[in-house]
Amino acid sequence: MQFEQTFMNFLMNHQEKYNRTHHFLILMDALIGAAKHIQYYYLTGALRGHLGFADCVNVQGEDVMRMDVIANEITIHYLTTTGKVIQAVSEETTDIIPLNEESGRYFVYFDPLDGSSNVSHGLPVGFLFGIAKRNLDGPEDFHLRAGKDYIAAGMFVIPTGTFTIALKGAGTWRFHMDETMNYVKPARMMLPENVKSWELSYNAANDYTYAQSIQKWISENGRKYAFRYLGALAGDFHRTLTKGGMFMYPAIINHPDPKKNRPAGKLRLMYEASVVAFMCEEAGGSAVDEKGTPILDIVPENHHQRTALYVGSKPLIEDIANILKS
Ligand code: FDP
Repeated sequence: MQFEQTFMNFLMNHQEKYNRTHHFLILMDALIGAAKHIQYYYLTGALRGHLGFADCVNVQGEDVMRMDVIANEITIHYLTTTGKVIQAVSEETTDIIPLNEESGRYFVYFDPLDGSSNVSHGLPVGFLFGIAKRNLDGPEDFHLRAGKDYIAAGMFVIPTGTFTIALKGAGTWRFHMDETMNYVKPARMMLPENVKSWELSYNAANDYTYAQSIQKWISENGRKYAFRYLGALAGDFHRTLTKGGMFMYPAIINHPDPKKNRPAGKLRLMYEASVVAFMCEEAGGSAVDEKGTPILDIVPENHHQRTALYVGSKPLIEDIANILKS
């Protein structure tokens, strides 16, 4: 018989190797539990009527889906039971969620079900999370952490059954769900240097709304690479990490209907952009915003802040950053 190493075994070895505490294991066990629970609801969602709208809108005025509500409730439950989380930020909750502010150790920033246009089809969605730590050297000021201060960030692609996590200074790793619903078989992810496999991923229907410089870059470079777009960040970035290239969601600034412009970008900094940027940097890549600023350097001013995002293979991101800065 052949047995693969489980994520939990991998993580225990990692914690021992770096002389770390058990607290992080408890937190990760909760996140894994939440992801499996969400996966179950999603897989059976079409049969049970969970893939429709919840008849309400969120703080950003977007329609909320039943699965958003379910996934949020599941995740908050699991995080609460650990006792290890000081505060959480969720895409689906307007305010910062206070959990164990006295003796919690981690901040968790998450989007429990990202990629809403795929939900009614049961197609891949993501559960993205970033984790930062309490100030252990003095009083905690509860400030919102920049991506460079995360200690780990990861994503589950649901219901595909893949889990990718980056641990600070220790690389980006991918796991697959086995027949017992355990995530197993760690594989270190490094963005391929060979441009032959590189892909571009962005909403091509929006390209006429991007900055002129980005439109020019696309017309000069777009045809060098294969094009893929699923419409769910975790799924699209899953490919970018494997094949190399770039995922982008640029600022929308040239829409013929000015009300539809999104100069600040669409994606959320704390639980989308910083999460994939963190995984990408640990895999040898990089990420910038519309000013060419590294995503991981941006200190959030509010917890639902948006940003434009360019993430992927270093040479492409450097090229884009130079254009955006000039
Ligand atoms: P969605 O709005 O469908 O929930 O979080 C935002 C996000 O999904 C990302 O997952 C995805 O990459 C992007 O937006 C898709 O946006 P478009 O539908 O505008 O392409």
